Amino acid sequence: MTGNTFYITTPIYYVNASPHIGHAYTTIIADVLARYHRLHGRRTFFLTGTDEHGDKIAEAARKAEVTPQAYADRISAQFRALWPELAVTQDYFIRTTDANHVETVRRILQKVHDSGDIYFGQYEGFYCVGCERFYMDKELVDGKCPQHETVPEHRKESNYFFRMGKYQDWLIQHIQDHPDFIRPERYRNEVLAFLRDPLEDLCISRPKSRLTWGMTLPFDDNYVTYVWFDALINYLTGIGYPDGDNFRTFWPAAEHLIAKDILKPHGIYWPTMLKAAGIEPYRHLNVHGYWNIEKSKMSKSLGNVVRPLDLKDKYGLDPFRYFLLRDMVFGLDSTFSEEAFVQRINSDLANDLGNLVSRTMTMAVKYTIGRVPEARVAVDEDRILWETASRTIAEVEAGFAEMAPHKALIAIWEFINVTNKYIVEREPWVLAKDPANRGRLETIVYHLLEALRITSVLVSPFMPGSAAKIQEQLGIADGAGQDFASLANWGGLKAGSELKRGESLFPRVELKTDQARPESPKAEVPPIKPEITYEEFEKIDLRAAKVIAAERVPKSSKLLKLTVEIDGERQIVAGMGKDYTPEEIVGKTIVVVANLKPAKLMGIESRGMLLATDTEEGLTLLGFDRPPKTGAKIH
Ligand code: ME8
Repeated sequence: MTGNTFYITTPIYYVNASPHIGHAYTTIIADVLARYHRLHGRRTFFLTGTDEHGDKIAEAARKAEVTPQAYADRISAQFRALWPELAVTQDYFIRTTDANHVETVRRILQKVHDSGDIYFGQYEGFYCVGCERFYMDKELVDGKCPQHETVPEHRKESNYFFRMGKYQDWLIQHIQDHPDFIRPERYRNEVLAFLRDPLEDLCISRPKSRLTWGMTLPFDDNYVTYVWFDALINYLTGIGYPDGDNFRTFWPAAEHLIAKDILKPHGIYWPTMLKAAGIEPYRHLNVHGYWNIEKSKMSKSLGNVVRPLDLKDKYGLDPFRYFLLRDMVFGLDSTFSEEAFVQRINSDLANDLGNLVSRTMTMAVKYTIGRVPEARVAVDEDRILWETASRTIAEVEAGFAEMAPHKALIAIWEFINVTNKYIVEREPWVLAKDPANRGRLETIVYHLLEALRITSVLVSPFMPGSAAKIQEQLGIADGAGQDFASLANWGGLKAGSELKRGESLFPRVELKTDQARPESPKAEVPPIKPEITYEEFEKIDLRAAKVIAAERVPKSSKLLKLTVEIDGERQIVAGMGKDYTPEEIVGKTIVVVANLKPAKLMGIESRGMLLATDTEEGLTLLGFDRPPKTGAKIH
């Protein structure tokens, strides 16, 4: 943040795999930050998107037997569709295949080439396709890439290089002059440690003979650039570099958010690239740790990928957002455990916050005439609430300023606990027995309602849905008293507004272990069912069906309502919504069990069932090598 502007970016995610909890974590933090700064009335820009060029994507597309562009379209759409489901409010979703991005990258390449910082040379070394970069011998662990634990390929080729080494001293100086340029400190130290050795120049191209899925260099048609020179520049394209008003406004306030896996490209390549292009460095690089699953890395090949929508569907969106931000100390690794998640829901959300809201609202409605009362008889004992509130607000501000959102949450929960204790100590139910205490009783109720208002504002970046529900109960859903400015003084809640008791915010939950755990590593082939006769099989009428329309079922992330053509049109509700977007599924010819008894799913009739199977990336629909006639019998 600088002054009154804030610019936050997430990494742009590779489209070689579907989104998982790691992507959700980074993007939700970015969203929490964006919402927090908007609440302060600051001009805010939040950028996320997808990284679509390179070997990895080309390889994944080949495996899926589609073009790289079709593959990129498909996975990019999954990311784009996920964010609104997680209440993520980005201002712009960038794709590296977007025409304006291609133009920006080529412009910067040309500029750096013209100034003599890109040259043609030979390179020989070990290349990790997973990281899309060459490794120095000493960086390898037992000859393997430390990130992917795979043996890198030996590659030798002529390529273009960026004179990164030239900017080594400048970068060291910049990091020393700006102690929080890279934070937390452990990552700053890691970058400075890299920089103790001579910085090699950076290979930025690939010959087209080996790879075509990249962006052609503006100064040599036989080469493409991709990966870092392509991807990092998204942070400029997204705000309209070089001339947009957004670029001038937001670039000086740029905050990048990444995990430690891509520290080197962001901490070393990117600032030196910016320097060479004559652009000021970003303001901060904020680096978080890794979510691991039962102490091992989460990866498609280990089959232990945790999918965000599964957790949202089981436990609700706000608890999911809260848990991610509360359970990970920003900067350190964390082990995801569903047990810990459930425990947090029950203790922090159901017990602490949920109870505070329901007790307060019950008393408020019972002891007043259903409106916010006045605080006429405030006494010294009430000070604890104002004092804790103002200390909490300062701690929340500090937590955000130092990029430690978990600290902000810890501070808010202290306030919640102090408020709960205030209820126990003030015993409003005892005062209520004697009408002479009315003034004092109303004052206590007012204090509790005001504490709730403050809590609702403070938690709103983390749990926007729950904050809105609290504010609705307080009768302030129309705007006043919902921003940070309204927290400046105790007493922002206006007497007289109508109170509305709502439903319990966070019901207690139990661990739902069925499909709750991460998929078991390398699932075994399920046992084959008992034999059936041919006549029995014949009873199942399988047909080729064409999907002619598809839409999401409201309030369900999983269900799609399809119109398919078999012997006429019919409606089928299918649980494919996490694996396919409606756009992707329309036009496909698929296999349907056509004589399955109709059933209702979320109140919508479904006549038939699609056939699909599991893959590492989720469900895949059965299809055909050659297109059959619509309605054809499958035998
Ligand atoms: O690296 N824990 O894309 P990517 C926490 N395209 N965060 C995780 C995580 C985990 N286990 N796994 C992934 C790329 N992430 C490049 C970036 S930017 C110009 C180009 C998050 O799809 C985290 O933010 O591999 C990490 O940095 C990012 O996803 C890597 O995403």
